[in-house]
Amino acid sequence: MTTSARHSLRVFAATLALLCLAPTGYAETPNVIVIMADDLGYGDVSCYGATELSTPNIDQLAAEGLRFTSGYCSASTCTPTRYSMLTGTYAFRGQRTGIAPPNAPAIIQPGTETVASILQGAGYATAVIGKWHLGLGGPSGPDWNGELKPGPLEIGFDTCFLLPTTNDRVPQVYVHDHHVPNLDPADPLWVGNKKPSPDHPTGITHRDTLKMDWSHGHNSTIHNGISRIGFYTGGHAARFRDEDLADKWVEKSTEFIEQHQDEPFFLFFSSHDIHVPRIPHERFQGKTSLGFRGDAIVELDWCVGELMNTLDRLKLAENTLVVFCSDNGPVLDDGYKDGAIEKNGQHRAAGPYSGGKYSVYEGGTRTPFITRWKGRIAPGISDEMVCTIDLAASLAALTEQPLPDDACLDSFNVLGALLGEPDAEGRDHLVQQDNGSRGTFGLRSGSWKLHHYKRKSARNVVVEQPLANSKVSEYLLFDLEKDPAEKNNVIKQHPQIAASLKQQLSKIIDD
Ligand code: NG6
Ligand code: CA
Repeated sequence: MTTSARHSLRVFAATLALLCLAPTGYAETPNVIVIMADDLGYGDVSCYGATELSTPNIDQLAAEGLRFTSGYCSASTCTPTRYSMLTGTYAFRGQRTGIAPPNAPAIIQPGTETVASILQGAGYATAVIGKWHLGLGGPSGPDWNGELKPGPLEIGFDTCFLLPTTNDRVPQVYVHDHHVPNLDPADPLWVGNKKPSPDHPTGITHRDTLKMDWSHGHNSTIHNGISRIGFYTGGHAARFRDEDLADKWVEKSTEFIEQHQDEPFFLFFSSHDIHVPRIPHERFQGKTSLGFRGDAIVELDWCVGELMNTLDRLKLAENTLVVFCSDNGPVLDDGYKDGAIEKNGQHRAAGPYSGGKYSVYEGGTRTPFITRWKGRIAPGISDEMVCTIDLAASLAALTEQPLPDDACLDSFNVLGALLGEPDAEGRDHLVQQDNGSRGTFGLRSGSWKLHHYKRKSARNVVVEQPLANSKVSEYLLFDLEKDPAEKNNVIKQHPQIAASLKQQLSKIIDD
């Protein structure tokens, strides 16, 4: 069958499904690729308004699909967003779901329903490639030289190729399924949070040897001229270069897509760009005026282009739903002196929003969010509210997989909105959390936004100027329609709205 005949057939089938309206027993099983960027802000790509750099591949994705203006992740740090994206449950309901340390055990327990297990149940081949940061191993943590279990394979992924935590944390080795590849038994890998010997070189003792200096934290073991959070020794043959991460994710993803081109597949492409340390490949260094932070965005854009080229080459674009999103909003200095502040110029990483990473201001969680399914999603812009936490219920609906009552507790089926179907609505409210604190929350309900600060949560990182997320009072209220930048606290003017939102928030949190 020619591509255009296949296309017509698919459009016909899709139209038929729409006409009949769900539930029809007509499950659709397109391939699904979720591309999650790391620390990418609303204003960091050109299709969302960036003018100081250009992201042609992400822009093309948006031009061929739906670009959401109210697309969110559920937390303003990595681990809780990833936890809730996969499980469909708010991270504050789970234990130890804040930013995971290097030796964190698996946070999502085996047997938990996830996006991956749902799609696996629907007959998909499933893979996660890239940053994990959701812990590995049993209660005592990862057995780096042995079997790294449980992990992604115990919650619905057939295979994984991972950066175990985040690259400012040790160790700089990959994890393939249950093992660290290329590990030499004569040089075992040790990972810990205490200096292993008095003469172990660190970012403090050997600061003048570093190729990128640290600004706060990140001053323990040195690898590739960069000091990290945590200590490690050994595993030299298994270590990677920071510069090669993006190429590796693309290489492994291309292999996975090629291998599974004839069956439905789910790929969670979990980029490390643009998290610190921002060390893009040499060919991207210096490509923007924004320093390595901008160059890493260009590298991310290249990855998106490579994935889309692979879909085109294998004629899969019309049978693949692509979701592009971020795990939290932007940060400029997150621990290394990479020039992000000095070279920022006119760039507004969070676009028109305040705050960023670590913050419950909109900039913390309102991030780029694009869906593309050629021939199925009509290109356009959507103002519907959708969140990464909704992928679980929405993809379950798409593939007609049942969801147990105790699974995916906070995931809404917003499939119609994700596909841009006429009159389809997104969610009407969303809880935004900062990290794992159970203290600081945002609640967007319609165009109102309530902030709740339980304890002082100001931080010493530069997110955006001015620094957001410091404690001003216990509750704040903003009218996003009039005041998208959350500058004017109107809680005194609208006591009844505030009271009803406070009640709504505590009901969701205490549920
Ligand atoms: C913070 C780190 C920050 C970053 C973050 C996790 C310090 C001072 N700060 O604790 O650099 O690693 O954790 O980022 O160590 S995330 O995107 O993976 O959530
Ligand atoms: Ca992140």
